[in-house]
Amino acid sequence: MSYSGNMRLLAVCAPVALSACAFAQGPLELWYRQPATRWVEALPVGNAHLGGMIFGGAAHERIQFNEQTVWSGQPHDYAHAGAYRYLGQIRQLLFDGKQKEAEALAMREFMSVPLHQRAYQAFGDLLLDFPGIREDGVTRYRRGLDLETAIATVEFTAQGVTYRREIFASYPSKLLVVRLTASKPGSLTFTAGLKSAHEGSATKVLGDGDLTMTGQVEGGAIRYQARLMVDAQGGQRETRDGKTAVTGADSATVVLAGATNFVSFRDVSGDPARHNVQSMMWAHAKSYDALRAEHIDDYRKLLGRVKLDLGTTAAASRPTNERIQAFAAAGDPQLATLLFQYGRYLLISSSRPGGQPANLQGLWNDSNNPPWESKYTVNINTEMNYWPAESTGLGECQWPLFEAMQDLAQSGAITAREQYGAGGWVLHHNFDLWRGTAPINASDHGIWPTGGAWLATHLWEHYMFTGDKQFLRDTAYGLMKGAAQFFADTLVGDPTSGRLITGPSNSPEQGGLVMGPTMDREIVRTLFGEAIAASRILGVDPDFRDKLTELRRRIAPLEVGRHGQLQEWLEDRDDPKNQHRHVSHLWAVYPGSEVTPYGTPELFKAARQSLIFRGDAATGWSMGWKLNLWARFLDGDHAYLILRNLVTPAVDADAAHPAERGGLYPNLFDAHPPFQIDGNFGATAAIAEMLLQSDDPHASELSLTTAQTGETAFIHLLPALPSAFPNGSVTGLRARGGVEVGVAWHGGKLVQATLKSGQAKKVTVRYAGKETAMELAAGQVGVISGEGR
Ligand code: FUC
Repeated sequence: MSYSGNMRLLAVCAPVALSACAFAQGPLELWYRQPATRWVEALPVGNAHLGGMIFGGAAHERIQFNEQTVWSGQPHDYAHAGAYRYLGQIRQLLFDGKQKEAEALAMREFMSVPLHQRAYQAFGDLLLDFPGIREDGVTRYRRGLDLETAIATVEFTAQGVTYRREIFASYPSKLLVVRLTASKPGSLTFTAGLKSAHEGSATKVLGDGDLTMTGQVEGGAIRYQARLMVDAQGGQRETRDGKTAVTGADSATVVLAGATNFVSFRDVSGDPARHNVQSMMWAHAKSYDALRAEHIDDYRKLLGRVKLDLGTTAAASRPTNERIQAFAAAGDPQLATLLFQYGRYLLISSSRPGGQPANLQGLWNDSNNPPWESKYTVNINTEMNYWPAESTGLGECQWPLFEAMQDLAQSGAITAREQYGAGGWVLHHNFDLWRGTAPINASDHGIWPTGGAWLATHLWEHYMFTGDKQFLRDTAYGLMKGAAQFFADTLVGDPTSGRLITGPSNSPEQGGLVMGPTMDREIVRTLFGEAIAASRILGVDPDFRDKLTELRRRIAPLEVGRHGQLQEWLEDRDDPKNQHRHVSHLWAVYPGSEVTPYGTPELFKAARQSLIFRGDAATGWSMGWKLNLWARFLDGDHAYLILRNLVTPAVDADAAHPAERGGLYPNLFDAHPPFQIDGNFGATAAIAEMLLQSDDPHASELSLTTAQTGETAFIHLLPALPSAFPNGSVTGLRARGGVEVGVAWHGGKLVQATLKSGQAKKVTVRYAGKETAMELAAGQVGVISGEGR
């Protein structure tokens, strides 16, 4: 047992619950006094397959819905055949300082075919019309989304009857379910129908209360079917003119299924009708209560892993839109808690095993021409979607990303071969449902070869958080190795320094086409380090490991520039006035960890200076990144300042409000603007990062740290606690090394922490500048107490 002034290792004992703290995370609910009039006021539900946006109109309910594989386009390989012939020339032009010529040549000979990727699409609307209800006669209206159950509700009184709707999307059944009840028997009268977001859809009545909507995305290969079934208790039901009419029922259940012919990025031979039959059989076999219970049970297993209490406020009883308005001036720690859990809710609802990864809008989208095609942008956005996954106990939500990487490794191998003459696989700054990996849009920012390498670091992180060697061997290592192989084949010597660099590339998405941007070197050095560690753990590929070790040592190092900044490029040409939203060169601070406070203090200081130059104002996701960075700079109050900027009412871009300003829409969706979900996930990850960090703060650029073997754990308690959250507690946060952590604090000081390890571990705990070490056997709990009361 060891002791330091402000932290004491109390005991290592058999499992205990963190009983010291009474949780007051408060009602985890978003709620409103009126129906949504805009899409960003509607409330999202999702089962990582179907998504619904609930508007909640009393007389006219609209549930706009999506299915994850309704995309434009068809199976297609985007690689530019033979482009490798121009690679040397493009590099030489860049080495000769002829950037514009290099960009022009690359634009002609090196880009994706076609130049742009395809778009995620809307699917349709589920419309419920209540002819007997007059909006102007409605009282006691309330619309909410309960994050404890993932059930949305709409409740109101009209003509003396209280009506209630419950809506959820369940992962076990793949269905979206609406339950309608009324306080007076026989008073439910409505019609239910489907409206397609695509031309040429056909609606067909299959039977009483059962209809389908079938069609094909215009000009593309995706065929879809939505199926709607209405079951009413009491009253009458008939289906005609493409709608089901229910008259005088006591209650009713409306069930929506949806599917497409998508099987894989190369195969669209599926039968959507067959999928829907299976879903409907599931619904037939169960009562509403059973469907509901099964949904809650499934959802709670994930959400319930982390409980957070950042303190309570009276403001918590107000409608969510009013709380957003008031946050900056008054503070409302419970809204920060709600935002934290909302990010987890959105991840559970949009990304579960068997589905597609969460795209730029998760899976919620009402447009066939959405911003940036609502695809997968990997020079920050897709990765940010998964930042909270491991630390907040939702590791399995990364599976769709890992599965997408299996596809990307195939299409990316073609791009690597055709465009670089290289082995392994490469992904540039975007992919779509068809797993395009070639550089898109324009050569000045589309040619950025490090997307796959960044994604591959997520595999290693999953291993770090779980210690799952089988995963490392069977799923992760091959993908990591292929990503590393590409760079082993394509790194080139910088003629000035002789050091190894990537290129052609760019520092996303500014400065144009260059050789060797800092971010690339950080990512490749990290990927190589992780592939080396993985091969050692698995006892495979000693020659490849030696090769990577040698190459890694020769990669150009990070440099401090003349403004005291971390250089964003090889040359010292950063502009301290540049407030571009991308903070790419700070990757090594977060999400990477080769720039650390004690391992590389000079680089750490320079990186911090770079972030100060970039400023605090930003688009949604950029604020999400800055939040995490300020937490890694161990400055909770600066992180909180960014959080305060993020929790302001979103304003859509127009002449008066240029696009570089985020905020939150009334439904807590984060604004780029417009809506882009990464900012939500960035905020959730950052709140966890304020309370617990588990990267090794002694790591440096070239260290393959002890933490990287997975045998030890580094736990930094309350590393960036904002003074706005003086009292609180959290349980269930996850640390690298597979340790589950609970922390309670009071007056800004640690009261108690519990650490539970799944496997035997050496654990170093840091708090308020002091470190203590302990050994935990599998299943044991370490209890640490501090000075807080
Ligand atoms: C990158 C960003 C934009 C936006 C888009 C989806 O291009 O620079 O801000 O987030 O992705």
